[in-house]
Amino acid sequence: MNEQATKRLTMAQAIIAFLKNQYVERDGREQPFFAGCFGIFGHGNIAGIGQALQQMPEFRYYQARNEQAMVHSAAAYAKTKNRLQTFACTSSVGPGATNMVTGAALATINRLPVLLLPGDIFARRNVAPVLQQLESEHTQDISVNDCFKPVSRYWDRIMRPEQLLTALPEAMRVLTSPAETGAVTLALPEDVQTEAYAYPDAFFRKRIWHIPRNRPDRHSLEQAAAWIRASKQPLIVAGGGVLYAEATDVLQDIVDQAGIPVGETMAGKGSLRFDHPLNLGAIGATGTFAANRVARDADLVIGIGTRYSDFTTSSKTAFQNPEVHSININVTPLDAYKQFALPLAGDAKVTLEELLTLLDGYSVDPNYRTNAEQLHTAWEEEVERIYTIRNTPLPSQGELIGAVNELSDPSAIMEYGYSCMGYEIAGGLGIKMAAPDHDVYVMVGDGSYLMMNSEIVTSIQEHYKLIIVLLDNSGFKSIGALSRSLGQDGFGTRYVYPHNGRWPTDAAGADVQTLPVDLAANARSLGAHVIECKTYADFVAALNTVQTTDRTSVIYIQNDRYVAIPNYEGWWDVPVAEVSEMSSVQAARAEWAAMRAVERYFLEQ
Ligand SMILES: Cc1ncc(C[n+]2csc(CCOP(=O)(O)OP(=O)(O)O)c2C)c(N)n1
Ligand SMILES: [Mg+2]
Repeated sequence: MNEQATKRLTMAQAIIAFLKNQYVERDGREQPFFAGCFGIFGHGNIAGIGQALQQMPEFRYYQARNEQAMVHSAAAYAKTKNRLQTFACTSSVGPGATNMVTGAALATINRLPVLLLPGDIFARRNVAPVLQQLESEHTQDISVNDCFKPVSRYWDRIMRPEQLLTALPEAMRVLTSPAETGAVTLALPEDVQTEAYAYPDAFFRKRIWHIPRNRPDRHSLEQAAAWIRASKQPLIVAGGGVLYAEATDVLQDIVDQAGIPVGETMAGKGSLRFDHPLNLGAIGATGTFAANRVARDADLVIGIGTRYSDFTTSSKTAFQNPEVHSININVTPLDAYKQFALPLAGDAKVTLEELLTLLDGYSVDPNYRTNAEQLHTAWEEEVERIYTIRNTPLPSQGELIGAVNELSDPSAIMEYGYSCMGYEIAGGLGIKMAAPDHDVYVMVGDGSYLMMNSEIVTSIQEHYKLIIVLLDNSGFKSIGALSRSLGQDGFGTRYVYPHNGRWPTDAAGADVQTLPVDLAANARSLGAHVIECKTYADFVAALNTVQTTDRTSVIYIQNDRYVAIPNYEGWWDVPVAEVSEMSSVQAARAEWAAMRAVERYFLEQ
């Protein structure tokens, strides 16, 4: 008979008691893995996880306004902490749970750890259907929480309290694995949450999960060094993995020593200082001409911590050298093998350290280096040109972004929300919670603001000051431009009244009836300090004023819908209708077909 000491806890209490004792350690630095639990209570979690959080206040509970938002906050927090710390998120059953699906997808796609604890339908079933229960004629073993399966890296439904003893260690293995991390979902039937079980005391002992820095295969590493030495025009594509692995210093060492220029992905922004002479800026569809020109002719692409999304590769048109081949440094084999690359499956920091030694004495041709540096300078001049546009009557988005860039503290944090509308404010909150000593600037469009502005309230409740720059252009400037490029004239992208049952496109110009929406008043009603601006000068003044405001502040300004920047030789495959009665669409289709023909496979090795 096993005489283990035990403690009777509800399943929900056991979860919280377990989570608060999970730590991670990397490079000798140890910290708790969970910063607490976001949650919104309903019948699916109030008496279970809600009661447990109440009983264990040392595991801090944070109230959110919207379940999607709290998962965004958790993911942004985890990103800022280089994935070494995150939040649990608890929701009720049904709509509270499915509200988290978008957040789960965002976290998993971006390889960011979040632990989701949605309430689930009764395991004992006698009272079914519980309010909001999805029913099926072919099984009773289904609920809306099954929607989390494809967007979770680990998914489980806890039908008996003792299942935690094997489920929670699995959840932690996945959450703390640099290669596997993403959303982890434990669906918790509302009755089982409240049921007690005699859990072994040992289950609740402090556990430290070592975050490994795996090294790639030695042979492959030597081959990679030989490829780099043999290359004439190598290019580094730096992704989020550089940041998560804290490999920025060694990346700079390699760049300085070998003279290889760098293009950055969205998640990799900041891998190398923006003013480093070999930083060519963003690469791909949303990239700079500097990075895109070097990419076009590169004979060797060295991807580091990138998943090669279509933005990065200009939909597989970015690399046009017929001989081009790739080396991928990535902790995740799925990514390491992309583009038929030589895979260096390992942690970016230790891999680059080993590569640095193997490349001792190697440097690119001085002309190649000089050319890249000149492109860097030319790009800086182009940025300056955009920043100094003074468009009237409404300022351009570019000059406003420039003002924020120039007037914010160099250590301030701005975050790109993976192009998920609704992410910005919730994500900004997570970042501020992770880096409370830094200014956090949230730049958000009117469309995205209208989708989810709710966490302004949470930021005020928890005294986390955000600086929100709200750029109002009465609709979707970005998708409006995309629409025009597809020959569709901005259809459905303006916030105006329909006219005689039809949607005014851009052809209607100013001859439209705008909506009676006052976003500044909306922000004020949520408790924010709001500064309304009309001109660029007002905007600059507001950016100074917000330095001293005492709470979340919103700088509201209208901006021009049409002033745009060029595409800088990047491309994005958005397929155009093959047949259409609109001649503008036919013309766009012809243009698209020409670019589509340039898309390529990578088969060189
Ligand atoms: C949740 C979600 N829905 C739809 C989209 C597609 N989309 C991308 S940008 C955009 C418009 C954003 O408008 P706004 O926030 O006002 O910014 P603007 O483009 O006007 O600068 C849309 C609809 C998306 N990225 N995310
Ligand atoms: Mg807009």
